[in-house]
Amino acid sequence: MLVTGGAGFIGANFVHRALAARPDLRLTVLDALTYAGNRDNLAEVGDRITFVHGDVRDGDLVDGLVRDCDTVVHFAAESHVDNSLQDPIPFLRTNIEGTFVLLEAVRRHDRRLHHVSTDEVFGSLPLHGGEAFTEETRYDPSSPYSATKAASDLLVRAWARSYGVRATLSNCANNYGPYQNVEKFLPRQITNVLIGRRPKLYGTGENVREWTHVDDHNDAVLLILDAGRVGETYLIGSGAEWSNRALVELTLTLLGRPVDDFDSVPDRPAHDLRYACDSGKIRRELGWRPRWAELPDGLAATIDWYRGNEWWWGPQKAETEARYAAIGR
Ligand code: NAD
Ligand code: TDX
Repeated sequence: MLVTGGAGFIGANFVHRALAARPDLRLTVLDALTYAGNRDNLAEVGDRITFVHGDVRDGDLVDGLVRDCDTVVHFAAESHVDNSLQDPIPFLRTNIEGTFVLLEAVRRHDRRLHHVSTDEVFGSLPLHGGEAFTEETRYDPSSPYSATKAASDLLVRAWARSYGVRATLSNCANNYGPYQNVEKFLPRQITNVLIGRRPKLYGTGENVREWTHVDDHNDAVLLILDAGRVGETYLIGSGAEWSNRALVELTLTLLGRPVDDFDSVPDRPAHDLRYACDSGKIRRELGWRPRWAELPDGLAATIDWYRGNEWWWGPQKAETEARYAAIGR
């Protein structure tokens, strides 16, 4: 198996999970080790994997790696909305061009591909009314990040239809868990409290996200690899919808701080109001169920992980907060 982006948050957790579930698996990670990739994320699996430091846009490198595997799982991406608003170019290059390069190699060597994507491609839902995205929802991305992920999904679908590439896609809701970069919402707030800063809430904080534990996401990807129908898309979401404000309050409570001990900061431009996935298809067809259905349990475990692993996140923290300070957030 070839895993692109396997030194990032979800990819590294996937590598851990896949090796635990499949003791005989031979696995190669291709990762460019951008600011978001970290070899330490794979320290535990050591010599059980082959690690290749390289770019998914490197056609010759990717051709050889794809030739030598049966299955490709594609996580590599630029993944942070706020960064995409500051500088979209790496997002176009990695998310669109990188996916194109990989698709061409998969087509040449007739390999099985799973493409990992996001519910952000569907744009924003109304705050109230209980509507949810489905596999049929029209794409309507709001940010440079989500537009480039949408483009990558469309390339995968077109390569499946035009060339018979054996691909599946998944669009997952917001993930949380160990090894998530401190630029993202939950790790940012947890580590802020741990170093004595106040959490930073964008705008009113009424925006809603559906929080899915990274292990539940990766279990869904493993199920799709085993039993998913080629050419199909699967939406993944735990059902745990929380407003950002309620989640900051819960984080503060779990860390023993007063619920109002946070700062409101200027809102993100084009800030999507609400995401929610109808994950009925993967539940019915593949029997997927989230194990971390209760967000407070998963959040408490995640807080414990950050509390115990300052060696991991400490070195990222000052630079990340400096980037936020530069944009007033
Ligand atoms: P991440 O930013 O933590 O990790 C991305 C990884 O890709 C890093 O290791 C980075 O070094 C690597 N990478 C970046 N550019 C590369 C390139 N050109 N060549 C090779 N490697 C490169 O991201 P994540 O949160 O783990 O997200 C992984 C995937 O899951 C992405 O495709 C993302 O769109 C998708 N996704 C994320 C979430 C979420 O909540 N984080 C939810 C749904 C889907
Ligand atoms: O400091 C913050 N304060 C705040 O209120 C940050 C960093 C974020 N927010 C808000 C913005 C969002 O409404 O919290 C919510 C979550 O923010 P992010 O962690 O940046 O996630 P989001 O923009 O929802 O995108 C995430 O989920 C879908 C991932 O980063 C994407 O990679 C994934 O595709």
